[in-house]
Amino acid sequence: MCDWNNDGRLDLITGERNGYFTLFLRTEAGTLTNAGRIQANGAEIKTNNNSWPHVCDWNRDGRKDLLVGQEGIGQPCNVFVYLNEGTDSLPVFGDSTPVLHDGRTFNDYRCVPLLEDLDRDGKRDLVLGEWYSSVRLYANVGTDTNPGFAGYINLVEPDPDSFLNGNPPRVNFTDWDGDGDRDMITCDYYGSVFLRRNITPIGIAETMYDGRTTMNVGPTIVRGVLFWSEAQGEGREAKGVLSDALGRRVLDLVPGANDVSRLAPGVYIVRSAAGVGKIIVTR
Ligand SMILES: [Ca+2]
Ligand SMILES: [Ca+2]
Ligand SMILES: [Ca+2]
Ligand SMILES: [Ca+2]
Repeated sequence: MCDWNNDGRLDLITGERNGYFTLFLRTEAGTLTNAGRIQANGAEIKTNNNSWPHVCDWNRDGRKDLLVGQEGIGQPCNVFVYLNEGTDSLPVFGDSTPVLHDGRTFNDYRCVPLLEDLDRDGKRDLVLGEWYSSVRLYANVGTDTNPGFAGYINLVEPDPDSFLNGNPPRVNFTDWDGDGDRDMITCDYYGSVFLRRNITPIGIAETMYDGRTTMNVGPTIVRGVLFWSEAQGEGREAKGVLSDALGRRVLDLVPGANDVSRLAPGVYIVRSAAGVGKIIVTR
């Protein structure tokens, strides 16, 4: 769903089994009216089977674009983007452009793409619901206006036996439980809907043990060097660990100065005996 024509009312775009995308505009009365299939170069877009539309401003030029996933059999690629050559409220599309990873097109059997900054480094990442029910995260190694992708991690592991999560899962993120981090909601081929709560450290409430206030409740901005105080672990083992927003350990902290200049800018988690806190590393 998105406000396709910028009239303040949420519209619906369907990705269809036979490869078309149909636009349903919301009327003033709140109902949806069929506004026809979405076109490119003046003709209805017909992708391969099991098409999936994700409306986003891919290149951040202020005009919504159409990111597409499709079934990949016999296709040169199955994730591509139509850049908007019209206006934000009246999109016009020409040829599509393949989305690349490591310079290659995606050729998976089926996939559902979503553009979202999951690691909160200011650059939107590519999330792919995949055949075998897995959900992949391709962190953006390009820029936010010209996204680029290389490797991936599985947010949900493949399930080749039961395909329980769908093939592929249709992925959305929202803070379902209201704890400040984004949870994952997927729906599947068979009509089920799944909630996966976010259990990475970014979701841990930044409460302090014993009511201590030795770590900031809000994120601390760090540039180059992180000064970590042994006092934060007073009476306990003075040991700290820095993890990235996905929970991967990136640095063991020593009391005093810690060089974080080589870390990519973004949100990191500090854990120690005194509690858990967020920092933001900037250049
Ligand atoms: Ca609308
Ligand atoms: Ca755009
Ligand atoms: Ca990102
Ligand atoms: Ca949450």
